[in-house]
Formats: sequence, structure tokens, C-alpha cells
Amino acid sequence: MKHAIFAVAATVLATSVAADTWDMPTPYGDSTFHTQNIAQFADDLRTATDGKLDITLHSAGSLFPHAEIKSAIRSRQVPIGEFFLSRLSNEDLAFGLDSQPFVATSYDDAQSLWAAQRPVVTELLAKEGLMPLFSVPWPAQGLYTNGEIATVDDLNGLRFRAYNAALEEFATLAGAAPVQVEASNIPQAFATGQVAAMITSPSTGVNSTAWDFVTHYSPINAWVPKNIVVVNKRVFDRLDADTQSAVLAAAETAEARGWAMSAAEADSKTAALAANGIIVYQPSAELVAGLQGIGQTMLENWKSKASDSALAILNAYDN
Ligand code: PCA
Repeated sequence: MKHAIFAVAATVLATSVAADTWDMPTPYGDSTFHTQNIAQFADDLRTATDGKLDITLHSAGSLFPHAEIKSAIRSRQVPIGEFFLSRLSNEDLAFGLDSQPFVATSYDDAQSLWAAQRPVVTELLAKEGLMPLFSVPWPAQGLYTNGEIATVDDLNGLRFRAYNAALEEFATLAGAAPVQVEASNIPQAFATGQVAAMITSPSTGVNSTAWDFVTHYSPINAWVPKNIVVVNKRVFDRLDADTQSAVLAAAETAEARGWAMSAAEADSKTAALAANGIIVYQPSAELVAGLQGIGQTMLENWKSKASDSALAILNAYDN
């Protein structure tokens, strides 16, 4: 009898230790490769910890809207979550350098930029009790419109979907009218005439069936912005050492896998846009020159407002 009670007590103890379930919000939908990568991260962790750490993913902003995910992790309403890194640029421009046009336009550049950005981002987030686990880029951003865009002037007056402050500035400098719309609301925003053009990845173009509302796509490859997965530091510190190591190992694997998925999507999703009837065209020299001019103006603005830590990233990246 005594043994039986001990056995029951031990089982209860074991299951209460085992019951570490983490809710994880992301703004992006299930068909997004980032979400698929995170789902795999959760699976990997469940396996590595024998089910001791069980992450439940809440996609498409279903648990928290995008703008609230970071503060929800900070206040421990959720232990972990994903968001678009450069949305934090209103807190410090250090978070936003990956969304400045023509600073880093290839995966190699994006890797170098992330290497320069990571220590600074880690330090800034630590001040808020947050710890980055991994960061994965979207494919380079391209231009979706109705009809071909030959020069920047052709963007004049267009209602332009934006997803952060940098894209809002970009659209404004191009003479367009920016409107903030979350990725999962893109089809509706076009259908209702809220917007008529956008800059985003081929991945998001395909995920939002862009062929239903635009005719043309140009891979202007202007920047390679990233998502980041962040954990609350106190929650992480409370995990036992083995579980902590498992989280860090799964994060490293997820980062490498995510970058590879992104690179594969850059080609496959551009092909899918064309296969669904979108006309994919290379930007004219004049359009590129005009867009680069906007990029230069934006970088000057950025430098004039950047914190020391933000400037340190740019210096480290340039050297
Ligand atoms: N897709 C996301 C962010 C960048 C991207 O390629 C979006 O459009 O909101």
C-alpha cells in the first residue's frame, strides 16, 4: 500500500514536471514557411525532451495581434513568440536595419547583417527580460502592382500596403499612400480597395494568392527582412539545464533550416507567381535607380536618428 501511494505520488510529480506547455503566438498563417519551421522546432523539442516541453503554436495572430506579441512575452502572458523584427524599430533603429532598402539584398549580405545585429539585438532585448532564440529571413522583397511599373513616378498616388515604419517611409518617398495591413489581411485589403500595390516576398505573394488582385511582379530584391523568435528569460532560466540545452540546440537547427527554406522559396514561389498568371518582369534601370535614390535618402534619415548601438551594427556590417 505504502509503495502504491509512493508510486502514485511519483507519477503525479513526474507528470507535473512533464506538463511544461508553452503557448506560442505568431502573426503568420499555417501555410507560411516560417510557421512550418516553427512547427518543426516545436516537434524537435517535444522529441528531444521526451515531451517535457510541449509548445502549442497559435498562428495568424489568433492568440495575440502582431503588435502585442512582444509585450505578451515580456509580461509572461506567453513564454515564447514570433514577430517581425523590424517592427521594433520604433524602440531602437538597431532592430530595423534589415528593412532599410538596398543595405542587404542577398542572403550572404543578410547573414553578415544578422551576425552584426545579433549581439546588439540580444543586449537590447535582455534589458526587457527577453532572449532571442533564432531569426529567419523572408525572401528578398519584390513589387506587386496592376500593370508594369517603369519608373518611380508610376507609383505616385497608389494606395500602398505597408508592414512597418520603413516601408511606410519608402512608400511616402515614392509618392504613394501607405496603409498598414497585416499579412493575413492582404487579400481582403486588396479586395476592398484599401490598397492597390505592395512590396513583400514571393512567399507572402503566394500565401495571399496575389494573382487574384494584381497582374505584375518585379523582383526588385530591395531588402531581406527577418522574423525573430523570442523567449522570456525568466521562463527560460527556470528550465532544468538539459531542457535549456535542448531549446538552444533546437533553435540553432531551426535557424539553419529556416534560412535554407527561405532561399528555396525565393525561387519556387517566384515560379509559382508566374505559373498562376502573374507577369514577372525585371525592373528597368531607371526604376532601380529611382528606388536606390529613395534608399539613400532613407539611410541618411536613419543615420541621423540612429542610436550608438544601431550605428555600431552598420559599422560592423560595412567592415
Ligand atoms: N512577408 C511579411 C513580412 C515580409 C514578408 O515577406 C509581410 O508581408 O507582412
